Amino acid sequence: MILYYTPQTRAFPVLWALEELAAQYELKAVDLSRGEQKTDEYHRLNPMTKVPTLVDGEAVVTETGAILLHIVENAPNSSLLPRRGDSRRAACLKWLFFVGSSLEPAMAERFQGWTPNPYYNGWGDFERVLDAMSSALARRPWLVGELFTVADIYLAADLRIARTGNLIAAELAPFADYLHRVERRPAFVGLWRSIRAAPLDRTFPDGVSALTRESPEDGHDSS
Ligand SMILES: N[C@@H](CCC(=O)N[C@@H](CS)C(=O)NCC(=O)O)C(=O)O
Repeated sequence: MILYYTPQTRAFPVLWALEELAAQYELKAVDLSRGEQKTDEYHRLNPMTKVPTLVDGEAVVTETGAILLHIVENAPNSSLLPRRGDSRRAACLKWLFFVGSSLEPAMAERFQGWTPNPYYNGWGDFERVLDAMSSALARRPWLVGELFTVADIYLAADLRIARTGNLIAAELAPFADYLHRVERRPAFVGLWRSIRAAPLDRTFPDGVSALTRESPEDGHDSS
């Protein structure tokens, strides 16, 4: 699998999921600041000219939620997506879609100061989204209960951005404890360590080669 990746973007939850799965993958860096997402080569893969994009054999998958679903569905014996027949699967899928269709627009509403229009907007408004997540996480460790799933990866990646951008206070319950649990996961810790240890700037984790270059660079992410 090849993940087209830019640090500090929506490519981060995909990278994190690949690490949780201990998957074999290659990263190709897309430098947004240099417009590498607009090249003909990249546009053919992702007509929205956005990261992330995943190439898995013949399949080209775009949209973060779809990529996450694709990789966990195809991973053998992964607990990140409850099996068919397990009632938690529906909840996991619900939350996976919720992040892209409700949480992200609600965050955009707050970041950009849009006037809330809760009846017409599919996400309601930021407060409603916060309440829904809060009730889900109030009495259980993960979105679907005791099982950490791919939906937690996607949600937590965005909640970390919401926390950094002061959309939610760092100590706000139940998110503070939730993010604390997330940030202790071995895959997350390992990924973060490699990100921290690496040089700054346009460099990426080991094995990453830029879209327009051939040779790997040592590197870093600060997503
Ligand atoms: N709905 C898309 C959004 C992807 C997205 O907005 N990516 C941003 C980075 S987080 C991007 O590539 N921006 C560059 C651009 O639009 O030129 C997804 O979830 O994959």
